Amino acid sequence: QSFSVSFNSFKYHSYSDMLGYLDYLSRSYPDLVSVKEFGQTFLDRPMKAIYISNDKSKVKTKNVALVDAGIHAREIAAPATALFIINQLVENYSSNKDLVDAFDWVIVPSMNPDGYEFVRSGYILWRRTMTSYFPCAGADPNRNFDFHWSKNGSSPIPCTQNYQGPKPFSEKETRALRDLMFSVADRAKLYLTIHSYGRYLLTPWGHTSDYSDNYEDVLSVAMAGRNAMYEVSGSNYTVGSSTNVLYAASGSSEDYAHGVVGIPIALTMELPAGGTIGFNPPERSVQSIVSESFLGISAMAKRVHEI
Ligand code: ING
Ligand code: ZN
Repeated sequence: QSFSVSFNSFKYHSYSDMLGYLDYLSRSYPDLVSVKEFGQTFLDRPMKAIYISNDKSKVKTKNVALVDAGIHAREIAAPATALFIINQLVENYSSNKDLVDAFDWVIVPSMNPDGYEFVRSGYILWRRTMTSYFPCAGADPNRNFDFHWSKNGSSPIPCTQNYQGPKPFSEKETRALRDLMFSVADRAKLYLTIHSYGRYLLTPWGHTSDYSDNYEDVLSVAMAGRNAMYEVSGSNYTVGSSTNVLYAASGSSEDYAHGVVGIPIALTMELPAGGTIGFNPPERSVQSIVSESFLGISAMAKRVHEI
């Protein structure tokens, strides 16, 4: 697989094409990009993160922005958005240098490639991992993190969409993300996890209706993103804590990132709906979704940099 200077960011890609793009970027921009395998999935697919940094110094001091997407298989606009962020930071570097000056970026375009490929094969409603549990495969990775695990809004019953798994971190994918979070914990200032759908910017907590210690800060970041998107496209995102504006959910990556890893600003972004089931915007909508989302994410990163 070869990629030319501009990857087509406005379509859906297979997981192997995504990895091909990451490798293409690391070969073409060795001073800016490196790619690391940080785990494997249940079906032994490599899990990869791209590191984007213009910091040449030996001792790294910049804040880290950690972004992931596609922890839920059917939310296919999320990996497309992460790939567009990567595309813009690397291949449109001159326009986005301020974002790379502000942060070292660590981006995981697909957190659940086993499920993503299952969705691409036609099971368009698949949400969970593909771990071989009986009688139904998979657990909800966003209920599987070890922070107030199995409390609110998660299910102990296999076969339910929000099955929490047999124990915290039962899933290889969530363990890999946990380890990736801890590997940048000392410098990470922003954790953003991209989902769909509903146009929400969600702050901690998911496990309780209480607000997090730094709610004002994280709210100001979400509002900066919301306002940026509203100004360019009139897109109306709802902002607030996960439990209060959407629903309760224990064991999410957002709660874990803030509550256990200690990343100050942790946010869940729910992209716009599209397509027949909300999760599958047609390919012709991808450009507008990823472009708008990148503006919101840029605005949020800039706001985090000010805090
Ligand atoms: N939404 C998230 C979910 O895992 C969420 C919403 C995230 C709730 C974090 C609480 C905490 O259900 C989707 N679309 O998956
Ligand atoms: Zn989701």
